[in-house]
Amino acid sequence: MLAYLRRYRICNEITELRFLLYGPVGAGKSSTINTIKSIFEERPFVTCLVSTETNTSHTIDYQKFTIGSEKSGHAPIALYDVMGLEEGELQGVHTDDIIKALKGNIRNGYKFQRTPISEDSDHYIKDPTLNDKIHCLVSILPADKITIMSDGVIDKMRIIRRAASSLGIPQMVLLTRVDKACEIVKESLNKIYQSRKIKEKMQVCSHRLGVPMNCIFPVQNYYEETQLRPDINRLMLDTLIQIVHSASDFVERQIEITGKRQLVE
Ligand SMILES: Nc1nc2c(ncn2[C@@H]2O[C@H](COP(=O)(O)OP(=O)(O)O)[C@@H](O)[C@H]2O)c(=O)[nH]1
Ligand SMILES: [Mg+2]
Repeated sequence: MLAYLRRYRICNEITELRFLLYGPVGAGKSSTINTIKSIFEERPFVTCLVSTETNTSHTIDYQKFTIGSEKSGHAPIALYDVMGLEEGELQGVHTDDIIKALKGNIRNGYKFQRTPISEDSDHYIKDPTLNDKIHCLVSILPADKITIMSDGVIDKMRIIRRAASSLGIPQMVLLTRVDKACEIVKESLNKIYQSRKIKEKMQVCSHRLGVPMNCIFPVQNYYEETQLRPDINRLMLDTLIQIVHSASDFVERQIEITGKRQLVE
């Protein structure tokens, strides 16, 4: 799966497939990026700030992470980490900002503010190309806390999902911290699809967010391991391949649509 992703060919119109990771504070967005980077580096990798269990967001920049390195081989994938969603109009990242990021209006490195980005900002892209857009929206939710997640945060996520749907952007949900949600899975991650507890969490997630079950992927991140684990890698790579495929489909659809439009003009 690693070799498949490293060699994955994307079309010439874009330089990379771009995924936006979003979700509540503490859901495991930064950990997911670290996990994917670790798998491609083939060693535990720590770059983004993984918070200890707190309730306020650490990430305030719109930050891009590329996958792999010169030495280990690049994959044509870029992950964007955004500030966590928090309940309340003025807390956490603005839903408007995430929607602008989806459309490709926000440049890498933008610092999220209390108010949405202004069109005068240096980080605002007025005429985004397909290469600036997000090609798959990845919602991150913690399996162990999904049932107690506040309605405020879920509502914000629904707004963002709806915007992505109307833009035609595919969406996936990663359910993290599965080891905290089920003892059996904690002991053996390979039993993840046999776990009734995890299935329940996926159903709650499907119901609360309004996404079909086949778009929800339970995963485990590296958080205390000093060695890589094949079971963690396999589950994450499997999920990543699904995301890559749906993002590629989106890109191809977009190219087809613009092609047809140019023909008409
Ligand atoms: N047990 C366990 N902890 C995790 C997992 N993923 C993330 N965490 C922990 O959850 C906390 C929040 O993670 P973080 O990546 O900072 O979340 P973010 O706010 O969404 O970026 C940290 O303490 C992580 O170590 C996981 O799969 N299993
Ligand atoms: Mg973070």
